[in-house]
Amino acid sequence: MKTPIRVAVTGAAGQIGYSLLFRIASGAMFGPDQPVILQLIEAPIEKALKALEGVAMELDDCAFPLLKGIVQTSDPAVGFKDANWCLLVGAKPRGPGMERADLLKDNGAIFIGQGRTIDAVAAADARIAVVGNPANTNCMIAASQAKRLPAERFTAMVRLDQNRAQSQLAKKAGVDLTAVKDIFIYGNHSPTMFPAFAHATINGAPATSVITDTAWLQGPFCETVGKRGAAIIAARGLSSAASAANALVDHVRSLVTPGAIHSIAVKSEGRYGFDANIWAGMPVRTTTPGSYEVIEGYAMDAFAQAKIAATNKELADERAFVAEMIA
Ligand code: NAX
Repeated sequence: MKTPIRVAVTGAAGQIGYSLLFRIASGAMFGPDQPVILQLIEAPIEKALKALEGVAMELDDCAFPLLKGIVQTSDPAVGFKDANWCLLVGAKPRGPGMERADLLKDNGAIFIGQGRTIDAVAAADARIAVVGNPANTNCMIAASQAKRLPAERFTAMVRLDQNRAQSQLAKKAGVDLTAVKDIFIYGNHSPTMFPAFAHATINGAPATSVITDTAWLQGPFCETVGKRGAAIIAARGLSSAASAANALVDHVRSLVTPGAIHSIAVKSEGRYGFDANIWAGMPVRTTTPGSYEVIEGYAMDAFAQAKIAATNKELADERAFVAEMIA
């Protein structure tokens, strides 16, 4: 039996948490032979902590053989202690009439605190994956506080967008989903993101040779992927949760699977024309479990360059809003 890994999850009693925790405990994220200890962190709010108790009871009631312990806490120093993976799902939602700058600042305060605490108490091999929005900038903020853990350990999730794009291309081409490969997301997890359809393949052929409707690829395809979150809220009355949890399972599973090729948001270091200090979605190849290299060299045409410039500007503006906080 392997030694259990410690998985800290913030926002554990939220919507995404309710779909996510059971998948982690069942082995979907780290594999069928990897025991886990769940370290569940909620905001210090009575209702949230009570709900967390209920979720923990349900986890007990599943009798998952791989689940070797559950910690419930509102203290990040307890929740992140010795964590090998820190899944930062909890965030402050945008309230009615709230300005984007205020949302960035309120979440900035949360992610500064969490970044510092993780750096102080998490395991030496800790990896951090951010889902709570604005995910890219929250990830950048958390990473800015780390002195011990290197910046590349901090990634933000764009996998939901990748999965959405893959599904839309398959539907349009009338092929099985698995026929679509190498569709990667560049930039922000927001409607400005760019799903780079020109590099995708369908049954091994360029997607653009199978779907020849360029106007659809440049217009409705990019818009549908970019605005899918809003479409789900309009239909369901609630934001995407099960698909987001599933995407986080995919994000981490791909990151622990050497050879996997997938999109994550990472510190750009100036790649693909992004500002150096922002976290932008781009394609990576997992090297050893938890580590990756960015796949460079995909050529960008004028359309792609304009899309990347727009999503880069949004990320640079977000960074500027919180620059004083992280200085
Ligand atoms: P919920 O509001 O259902 O749950 C969030 C939970 O986080 C709440 O239980 C809240 O008490 C908790 N929380 C708030 N501040 C906390 C803190 N400082 N420490 C610990 N817990 C804290 O939201 P849910 O639907 O679960 O979504 C969670 C986040 O994911 C949101 O920010 C949402 O915008 C974001 N999303 C990101 C996606 C992505 O692809 N990157 C897609 C899905 C989702 O919209």
